[in-house]
Amino acid sequence: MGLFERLKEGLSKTSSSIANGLDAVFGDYSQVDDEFFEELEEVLIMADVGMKATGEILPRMRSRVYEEHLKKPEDVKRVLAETIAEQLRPHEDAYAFTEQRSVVLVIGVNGVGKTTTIGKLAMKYKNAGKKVILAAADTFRAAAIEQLEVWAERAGVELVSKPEGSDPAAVIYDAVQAFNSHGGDILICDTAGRLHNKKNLMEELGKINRILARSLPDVRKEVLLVLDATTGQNAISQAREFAAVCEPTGIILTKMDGSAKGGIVIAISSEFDIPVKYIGVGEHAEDLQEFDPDAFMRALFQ
Ligand SMILES: Nc1nc2c(ncn2[C@@H]2O[C@H](COP(=O)(O)OP(=O)(O)O)[C@@H](O)[C@H]2O)c(=O)[nH]1
Ligand SMILES: [Mg+2]
Repeated sequence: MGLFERLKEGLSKTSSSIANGLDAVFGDYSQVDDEFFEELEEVLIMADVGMKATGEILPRMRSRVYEEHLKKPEDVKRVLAETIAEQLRPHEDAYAFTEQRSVVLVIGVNGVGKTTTIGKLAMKYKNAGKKVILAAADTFRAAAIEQLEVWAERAGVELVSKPEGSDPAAVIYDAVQAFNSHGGDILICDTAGRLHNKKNLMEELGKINRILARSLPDVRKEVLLVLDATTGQNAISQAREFAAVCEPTGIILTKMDGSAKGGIVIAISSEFDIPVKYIGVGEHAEDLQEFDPDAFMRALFQ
């Protein structure tokens, strides 16, 4: 299966509920009136798109439908897909960090796919000719360090690590040194998703964030928050907590090949004004792609 097929497959549950909902709305439909838009609103909210995003999308769509005098269901559906895609489109400079000297801090709770995604990113940037260095700052579990080691080897990039239980900040200091003295282009830092308690974790991340800002003042910072697309509404509360300490500049949604809750993509980018930049569609190195809102909407409205 290609990447798009895997995305489509992962979204099939969401898309069938959206598609069924839309079919029902369009089935009864005689004209595009208030009632029509109310039913559409319900379909979107049921599909996890959320109140806020729905409240932004519908008025925009509505004015286009009126301005362009659209009457046919398929035209209205197309405008809906286009309106959502516009809302999801990352800024032009969303990937500028990959073209500059940059440090990428990867955060998120345990099991969402941080380490795997870092491995995929390392491979991607390395193949683009960048000198990539990885920092194993999840020192909470030995397995996390070993896992990153495997990815570093696979990608053929340098890894900076310390034994389990070391101070994550010390790993970051060492990694910054290696980055400067070895002429790195992109430094990617893995972090713990769980410590003894949540307050601890958030303090640690805040500290790492400050160290990076202080020790690499002229290097572009990218903070990527990793969320598991199959967790639905839970991802929103995670995003809220992490956003409070680290100001993410982008979101990576993993497991879009699973039973992804597709609507959540729309809800999150509207709720936090943080663009989704990459999506994961599998466990292998090549299963990561830049987020393409048009392809996403094609998969969602299939
Ligand atoms: N199906 C699928 N599995 C993924 C994806 N990304 C990560 N995983 C799996 O999710 C599990 C947790 O990943 P890991 O990188 O260890 O998460 P971390 O705790 O955030 O570092 C592993 O079994 C990964 O192989 C993805 O895009 N799709
Ligand atoms: Mg990990």
